[in-house]
Amino acid sequence: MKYFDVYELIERDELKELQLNRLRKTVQRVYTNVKPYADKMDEAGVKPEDIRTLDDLRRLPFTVKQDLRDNYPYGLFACPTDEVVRVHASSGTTGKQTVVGYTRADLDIWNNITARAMCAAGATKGDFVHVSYGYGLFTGGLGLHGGAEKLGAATIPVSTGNTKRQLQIMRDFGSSVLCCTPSYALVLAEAIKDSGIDRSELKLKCGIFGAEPWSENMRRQIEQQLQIKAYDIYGLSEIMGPGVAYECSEQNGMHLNEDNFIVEVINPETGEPLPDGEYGELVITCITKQALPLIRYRTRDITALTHEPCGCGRTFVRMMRPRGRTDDMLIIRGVNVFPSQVEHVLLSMEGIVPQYMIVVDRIDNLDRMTVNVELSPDMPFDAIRLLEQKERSIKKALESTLGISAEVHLVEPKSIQRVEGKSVHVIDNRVLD
Ligand code: DLL
Repeated sequence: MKYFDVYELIERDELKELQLNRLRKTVQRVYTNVKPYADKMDEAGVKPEDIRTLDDLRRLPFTVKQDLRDNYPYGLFACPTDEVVRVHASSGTTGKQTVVGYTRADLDIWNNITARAMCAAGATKGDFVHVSYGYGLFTGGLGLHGGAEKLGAATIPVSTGNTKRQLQIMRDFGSSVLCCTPSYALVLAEAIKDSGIDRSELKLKCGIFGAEPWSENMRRQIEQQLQIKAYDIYGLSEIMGPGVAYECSEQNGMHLNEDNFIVEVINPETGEPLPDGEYGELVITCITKQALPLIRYRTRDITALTHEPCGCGRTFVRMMRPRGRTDDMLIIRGVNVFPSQVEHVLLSMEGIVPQYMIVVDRIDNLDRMTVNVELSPDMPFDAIRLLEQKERSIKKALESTLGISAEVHLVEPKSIQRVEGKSVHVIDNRVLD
């Protein structure tokens, strides 16, 4: 089976008609049901009936992460809460989560698009899909899980952690498709080598990797070390989760599921649309979502689009690997971390000053985050037990807010370099190539 459904081959003209139809319905829906959207549209002087062509999309105001925070938790939902059957969340900028919801129909669509991704990677009924993305509020685990089940594959919901156990399951259960972050794929590859398991004992044939930036070089390493084909998958919780875009056998850009989303790439400074091939910020409009249909959502991801026909036959536009972000969000072991969250935690602790530096390294393919923070001048720097205690309590507070562990080092007052102008709080030593 090469395609999951016929929509993947839709003629562009037919697609545009479908998109316009769905866009108009969605805009009407949010205007009627979501007050913050109605207010924004009134302010911009645009009514749902003004959307007559796809180009009219540009008349609609953008949505940003702050809008989700301002309307925390359910203020942007476009359906009654009793129609919501699932809630997920991802980290916000200052501790508040970004909450997203799905109706039954939304979950069906989500399963469909992740099933497309699996199918494009060569997975079929009969495969054993090993899902090592985290299960829980993060969309990775349950997102890929739904797609694998929809495809009719046997889904193994392993979730993250315990690498030794992952290998045992992989070998004993006959995992043939691996879903995890690309960095964890390399950790698994290393562990397989160290464990003495012979590659012939494993049935792995392909992997679907995403949730963090990676490179062609990393793809080559994964493919070589695990002896599988490695495919990219893109997504974000605000829009759906994994599966917003997916790679096909050509491995040359990810097809955006345009029957469900309208995509634009804009100049992040001016908001003006950019032509194919030019890098800018990806903006996505949901046209089939019921619970949380975001309009012109600024993803902060930097990418470029291409409408060049793809060798696989799919007609959906492709996006290039995201090249970075327009904000300061870090992705550490697949978890989104904003420096402002770290600052928020530090400000709530006593005995330190909010002078800090976050250092991110990748050691043995695993991200490591260290937070260096200055002790306040009135704290004795030589009271070792006290310092250790303090470090432990900061570590605990960070872990509970961020959802990942960090090393904490207390450093002497005034030892963190002060900069003039925009302060620098992050040193990211990870090299992608
Ligand atoms: O990471 C959803 C996901 C799960 C995608 C599993 C793929 C696989 P969030 O936690 O909301 O959702 O983080 C979204 O992660 O805006 C990008 O910056 C980054 N990201 C996701 N996929 C890729 C990728 C999930 N393939 C944020 N390449 C996005 C580069 C990616 N960055």
